Amino acid sequence: MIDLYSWTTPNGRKVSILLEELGIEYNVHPIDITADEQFAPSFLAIAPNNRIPAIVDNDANLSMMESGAIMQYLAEKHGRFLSTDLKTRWATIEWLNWQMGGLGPMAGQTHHFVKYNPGKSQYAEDRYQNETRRLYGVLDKRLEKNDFIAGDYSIADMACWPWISRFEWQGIDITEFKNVTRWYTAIANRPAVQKGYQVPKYVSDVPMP
Ligand SMILES: N[C@@H](CCC(=O)N[C@@H](CS)C(=O)NCC(=O)O)C(=O)O
Repeated sequence: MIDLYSWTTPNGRKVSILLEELGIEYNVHPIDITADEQFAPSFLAIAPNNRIPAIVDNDANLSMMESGAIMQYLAEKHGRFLSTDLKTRWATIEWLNWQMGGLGPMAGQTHHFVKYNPGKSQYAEDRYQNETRRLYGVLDKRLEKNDFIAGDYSIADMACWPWISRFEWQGIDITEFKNVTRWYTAIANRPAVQKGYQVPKYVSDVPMP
């Protein structure tokens, strides 16, 4: 059985969506990051960086932090959503890392400056919003000739999608990116995504373009 430590954020939802797609049973432990629960010593023991998400795999007696590693681990363990074909597998890992190193951090800073702290620094608002918009363009180009990011629906899509789901927070008109909009809507309509989005609790319906 997997224990998932999570909150209602894109990084947390990446893992709950994957767990729902895998259709496996898991226990959810809400870590309210607005109440500093991520700093509790008990959580620190499994997530030394004080960030959600984290998992404990009781069958394997291991704990893990970092959503990208968790997604790769679960996909590999269950033999789903990470192709065994060499090229597709590495394209999936490549785009998962693109999300981890680019889309996530840039969109996260856009939320910080554009949504939560407007007027504090025009430079930071422009810098992060423009970079996020550029990344939407990169994704749009990638999806021009493909339904999904790397081969079939995979952990690369599940990693990117929750970040795009905050297009309103980012002040980005998603409909300017036709391929992203098509891809986003198709994934949003998946029952496992609808369910995983509401873990550990309901905050809002899944945003639709
Ligand atoms: N690279 C980490 C980032 C995790 C992360 O930034 N989590 C945020 C929520 S999305 C968090 O726990 N924030 C708590 C804080 O800032 O103290 C991952 O992908 O797991």
